[in-house]
Amino acid sequence: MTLLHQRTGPLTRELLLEPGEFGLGKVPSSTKPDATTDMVCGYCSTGCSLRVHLKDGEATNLTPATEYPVNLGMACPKGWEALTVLDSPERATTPLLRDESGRMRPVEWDVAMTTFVDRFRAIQTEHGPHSVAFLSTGQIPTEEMAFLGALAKFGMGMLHGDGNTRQCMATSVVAYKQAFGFDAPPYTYADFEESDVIVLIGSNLCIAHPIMWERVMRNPHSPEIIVVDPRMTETAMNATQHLSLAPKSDQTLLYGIARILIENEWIDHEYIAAHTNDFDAFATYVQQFTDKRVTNKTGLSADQIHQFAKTIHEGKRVSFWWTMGVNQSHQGVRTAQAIINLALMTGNIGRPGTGANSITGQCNAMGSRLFSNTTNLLGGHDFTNAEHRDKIADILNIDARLIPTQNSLPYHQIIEGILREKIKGLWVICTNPAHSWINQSQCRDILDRLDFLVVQDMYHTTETARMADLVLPAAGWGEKEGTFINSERRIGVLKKVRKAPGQALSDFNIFKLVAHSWGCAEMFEDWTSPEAVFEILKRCSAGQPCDITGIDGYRQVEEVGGIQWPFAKCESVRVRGCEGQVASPSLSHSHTLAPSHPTERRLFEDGHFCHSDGRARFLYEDPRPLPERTTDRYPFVLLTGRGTASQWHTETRTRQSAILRKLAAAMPFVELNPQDAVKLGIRPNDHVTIASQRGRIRVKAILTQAVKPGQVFLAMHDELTNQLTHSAFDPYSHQPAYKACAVNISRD
Ligand SMILES: Nc1nc2c(c(=O)[nH]1)N[C@H]1C(S)=C(S)[C@@H](COP(=O)(O)OP(=O)(O)OC[C@H]3O[C@@H](n4cnc5c(=O)[nH]c(N)nc54)[C@H](O)[C@@H]3O)O[C@H]1N2
Ligand SMILES: Nc1nc2c(c(=O)[nH]1)N[C@H]1C(S)=C(S)[C@@H](COP(=O)(O)OP(=O)(O)OC[C@H]3O[C@@H](n4cnc5c(=O)[nH]c(N)nc54)[C@H](O)[C@@H]3O)O[C@H]1N2
Ligand code: SF4
Ligand SMILES: [Mo]
Repeated sequence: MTLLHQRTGPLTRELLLEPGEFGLGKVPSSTKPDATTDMVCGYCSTGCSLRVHLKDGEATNLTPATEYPVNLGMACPKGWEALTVLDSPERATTPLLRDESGRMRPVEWDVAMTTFVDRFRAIQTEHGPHSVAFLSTGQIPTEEMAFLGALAKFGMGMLHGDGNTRQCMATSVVAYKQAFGFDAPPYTYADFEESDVIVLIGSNLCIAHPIMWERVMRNPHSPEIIVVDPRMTETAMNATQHLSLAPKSDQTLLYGIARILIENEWIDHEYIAAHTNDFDAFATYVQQFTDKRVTNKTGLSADQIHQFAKTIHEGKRVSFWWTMGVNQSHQGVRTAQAIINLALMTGNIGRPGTGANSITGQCNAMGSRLFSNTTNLLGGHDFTNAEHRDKIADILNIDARLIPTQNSLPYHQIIEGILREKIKGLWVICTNPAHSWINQSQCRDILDRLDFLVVQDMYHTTETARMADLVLPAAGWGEKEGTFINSERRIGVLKKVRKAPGQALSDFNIFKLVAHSWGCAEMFEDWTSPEAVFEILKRCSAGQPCDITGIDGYRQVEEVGGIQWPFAKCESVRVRGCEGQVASPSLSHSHTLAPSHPTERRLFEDGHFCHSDGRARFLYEDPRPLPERTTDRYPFVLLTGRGTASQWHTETRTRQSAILRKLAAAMPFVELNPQDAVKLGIRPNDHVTIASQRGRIRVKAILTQAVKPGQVFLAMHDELTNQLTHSAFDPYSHQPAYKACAVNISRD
């Protein structure tokens, strides 16, 4: 192994990396050879636990863990195939550097690091420190996210860094912060089993969160299941009421429902008076959402709307759940808050089987929301707050002046910043924007303008890696350690059960290498291992609603089947197996443990929210017009989303498994209503062209009643889809509105 660049001192790989990084996986401490070890899945936010079977400390097979409170012995096809996708010729096994002729050439890590540092530093010298930015993810362990965020912002002087969670969760984050005072999804999965009315809005659990759907199926109360989705999804097919509303008319619908509940006195006056603000103004505001207005806008009948309201009223435990049909909208924040308003006004929050519950997407979306140092300072703190900066600087033992006093630009403004030549260098970690970002051709054109693009990924074949100047080969799930935080705020442990291929390193060790090469390793002296970082993050969380100071290391997280935040130290409550570790007195009001579910906890049980007055807020505003309306030329609304339970996002991982490939269609297809097909002369399986103002793509036509006339649906997994989508964003969360733009369709 050659020495790294002299500036970094005589550092060898052996000095920087864990022993065995290139050798066999380190045997998890709690396991024996030829034993099993449990770890959380690395795909979706459900956070199932998978039991990995080991031979000589290395994974040979896996089965779903049976005792874990999340999945109770179940897993979806992606989970079952999680190990298979690690072996692939597409894995990045050495750093790759683009040479003068434009070809990617394998290079040693020290060359990669020297180039990384020289190129980014040169850009910063010429264009200022903020001319280099990063885009990260909700799919690496919390400890790695925190390392990246701290390294980039405190060590390398960057101001701008955002994540793919902007594409996904930003709307919920802003909606919760404004309404509750903190980004706090209040539920626990037991709520799926304890509700008598389950309302799913823009959420296709059967495909996107199949094991959460299994939890719904275990509900013994024969619940009413109301699905609000323009499409007849697999979930809608299993609903007791399907409200197939016009795309993006949810806000109007929900205000109309609020009006009906108020008119009928179907609201909880006591709860509203004790725990909320601004209800009266809201009640006055929603009077204008008459049946006529709501039916016109949504295309639903008055009967459907009144039935929906009546079902909410009759339910004793009503839970409201939402996902991307709400978040990915030009008015996502206010729509999410319209859901929160219904839960607050009916007192359906803080009790078993209730809640205004945003379901997260990626395995560690919640970790990214709290600890990635992108949209907020480590531990849910605020970059613009001097006290917060001092607190974090003190914990990290750094000069507080190194912490930016401003927030980063959101993702789309980072992309615009490249176009405006303000941002010249970009480091992309564990995300694939050249496929997944909205209006893809424009995005690729913009990425192409960068002076230096670094992509850090498991595979060298991703659409973004193919555009990179430098590819850094990363270890993936199963090849490294850390923790993820799932949708119900449960922290779960990830372990190293396989060696990474070739010279690939864990993201953690890549960040360590970068810190040394950049010359800021001293700042991260205590960041020796993921578990050491977990201890630092615990301290950052102290006193916050996400306080986890009571967790006694990874071992305890494992022993008790994951631990939900908050979990601070206090005297009043005990968790089975965690004696002495309990919620802090200042927070215990909202975090009491339900005796029947010692491992399941929900927030706001005493109606105390995180705003300084302890009250939740009713927030509302006029619905906005669709950013791109249909016209004679583009008469269809294009909906996009998840296709099958076996496909994951841009398919870099899932396409590596022959089994998962078989479970999905071989060719991308569009779902089209048969009535429209007749009008257009399109027969089943015909090849068709779909065009928007941004692009044209060719796919196969599948005729199905699942989509209404005038609407078509494309799964997001094929790279073609985002060639059509329109760059429109929620004004508060800056989340892209992936789910509605205007297209036309014709037979080839
Ligand atoms: N198999 C699989 N599972 C996944 C993922 C995956 O890629 N594959 N990704 C994970 C991630 S990161 C996420 S964020 C989640 C996403 O999980 P979901 O949000 O459940 O999935 P989507 O299919 O994107 O969108 C849900 C539904 O929103 C509907 N919709 C579109 N427009 C509207 C509207 O205006 N109003 C309403 N009410 N509904 C609308 C769509 O028809 C779609 O059925 O899934 C996670 N789980
Ligand atoms: N049209 C349309 N577009 C959408 C959506 C939609 O509904 N419709 N949904 C949006 C949503 S919700 C999301 S979350 C995004 C997802 O969009 P992306 O984040 O771009 O999708 P992924 O395929 O998950 O990309 C993750 C990348 O990280 C790599 N990777 C996996 N594990 C590791 C690791 O441990 N380390 C490193 N360094 N790399 C790793 C994978 O190989 C992959 O290339 O897509 C968004 N795009
Ligand atoms: S439901 Fe999600 S967490 Fe569970 S096995 Fe499937 S992908 Fe993994
Ligand atoms: Mo997502």
